[in-house]
Amino acid sequence: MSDLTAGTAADHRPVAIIMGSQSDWDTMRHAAETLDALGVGHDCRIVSAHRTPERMFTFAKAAKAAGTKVIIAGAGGAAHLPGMVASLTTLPVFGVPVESKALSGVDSLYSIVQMPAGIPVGTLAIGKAGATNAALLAAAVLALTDDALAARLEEWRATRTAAVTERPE
Ligand code: RP5
Repeated sequence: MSDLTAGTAADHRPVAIIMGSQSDWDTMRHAAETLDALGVGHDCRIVSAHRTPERMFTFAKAAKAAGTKVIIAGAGGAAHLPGMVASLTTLPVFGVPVESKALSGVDSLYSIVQMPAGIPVGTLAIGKAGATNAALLAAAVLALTDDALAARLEEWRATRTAAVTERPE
């Protein structure tokens, strides 16, 4: 059994963070760090729609049985990965458009956001904000059936609210 189809690995790592390239990690690490802060287990992989299509297929088809609950998929440029993965699984897929050099990530955003009706990808903002919010959305989904996580999420939000000063310093 390959690492991609292992049945138990994701039991304590309900979120899979996948990305099209090593170069996406600078963006996608913000999703991982946010999940770390919330105590949500996750597994990070490089899965490219065009360079490793068979890896993508194997990952997406095995994800649900492996215990994955939410997939966060980041990609840049002609960013097929989130939509292709969403076509292969009914797990919720959140897409993060990675900022590209040529078009500043607008190409990534358009590639991910305009899914035809029937195969949804919840599309976030370009870059760090999108990666962070994808993690928060994943945590919110998991918190629906995890009261302890729901409390941590409330605390995370309250901490940020408390950090906002009344006046600029
Ligand atoms: C996409 O192409 C990746 O998601 C990445 O954002 C972009 C560039 O990849 P590299 O050329 O840096 O590997 O597949």
